[in-house]
Amino acid sequence: MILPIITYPNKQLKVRSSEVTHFDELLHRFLDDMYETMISSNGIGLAAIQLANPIRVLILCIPDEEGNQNKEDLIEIINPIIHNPQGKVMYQEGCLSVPGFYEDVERFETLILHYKNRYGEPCILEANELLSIAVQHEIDHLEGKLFIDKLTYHRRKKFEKEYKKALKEKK
Ligand code: Y12
Ligand code: CO
Repeated sequence: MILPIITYPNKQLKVRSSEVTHFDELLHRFLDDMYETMISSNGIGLAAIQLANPIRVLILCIPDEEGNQNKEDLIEIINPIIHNPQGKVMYQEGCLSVPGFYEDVERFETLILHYKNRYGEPCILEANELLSIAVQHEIDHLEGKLFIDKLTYHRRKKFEKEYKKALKEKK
């Protein structure tokens, strides 16, 4: 089932998500809905809070060299913890909850991620390149943070003006 994605400035996006304790059928169904919703919106990453569910769950499906998103590359990440973040990179990010806006954001280049899969089994992932950037973007959602919160004062002001204008034109 495709679920509605909440968008900025919805205050729910500021909520800190809670740890998952039950790895049950309800969670599995929600993960399936997250995937369907993300793919139908052309996203490569999605956090549960973007569907108004404040649990520490995110999914990622990084496109291959041809730009195709394959279901085998789907990663379901629950209760993640970042270890050993290293290096710095800039990347132009976008977010399904901030439609139509893209900005350069600084992130760690590589990291090790400890997390649980849908069955509650512990997993470890070494992430670099776009995977590392997308992991950090999605984990920020679990803390109630958006990539626009990382912009400088002037860039943020510019964003607010442009975004408000775009919202008005949409009405
Ligand atoms: C860098 C950091 C994090 C990510 C993962 C999360 N972001 C997305 O998946 C964004 C997707 C996105 C898709 C959009 O829709 C289309 O392109 C058709 C989009 O378009 C509009 O808002 C109009 C914006 C964002 C990725 C990269
Ligand atoms: Co996002």
